[in-house]
Amino acid sequence: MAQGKIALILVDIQNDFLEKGSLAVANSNSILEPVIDLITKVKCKQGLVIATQDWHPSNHISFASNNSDKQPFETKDIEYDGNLVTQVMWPDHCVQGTFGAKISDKISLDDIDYIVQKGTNPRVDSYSGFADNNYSEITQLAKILYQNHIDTVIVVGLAADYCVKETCLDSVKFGFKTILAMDATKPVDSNQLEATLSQLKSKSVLIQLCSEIEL
Ligand code: VGL
Ligand code: ZN
Repeated sequence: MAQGKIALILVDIQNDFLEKGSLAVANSNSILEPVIDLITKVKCKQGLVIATQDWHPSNHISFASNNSDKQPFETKDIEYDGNLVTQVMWPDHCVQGTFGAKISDKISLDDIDYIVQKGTNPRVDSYSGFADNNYSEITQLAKILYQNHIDTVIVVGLAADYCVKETCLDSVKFGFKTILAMDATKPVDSNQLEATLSQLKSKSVLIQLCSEIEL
């Protein structure tokens, strides 16, 4: 094997981010086939498959509907834990227990070793699978990866310019060799993709096509 133990992280591959969802990412259904192929390959090599799941209460601060002064996709400065953060006002999405919050049924739940839910605190958003946007709390993700002796993390999913990006950046911070499979992700804002990819490269995230990833 070219490297040590691998984990594949499926970021927020949920109905609301897929085509026809409430926060649909353009062309997002096109990632499903490469993602499913990667899952098969990673499982063949005894790698770990972990899914993150955006899992908001209906009163979540990131929803424009909960901020009467704002329209979807505007931004608002929000205070949490003594920090001011600029929050995008999103359409309601991934509300706990709804169809939109479900992981796509194109992905077999039997292939997923762990699901890490995030965005459950109504007062703060959580893009990364590792922590909320203020690092006030961290999730179980780093612990799962350390306990399973993972050294390389492959990231796929939605959306490239938000949760995928922040999950990649935290993966590097937590010490993992980190690969973004660029043909298995799509951005909310296609104008942001190049800037996102160069920022990730500058932080040592490897950007590869699924076919280039050595397993
Ligand atoms: C995401 C916006 C709001 C994502 C989650 O998964 O990238 N984007 N919540
Ligand atoms: Zn969200």
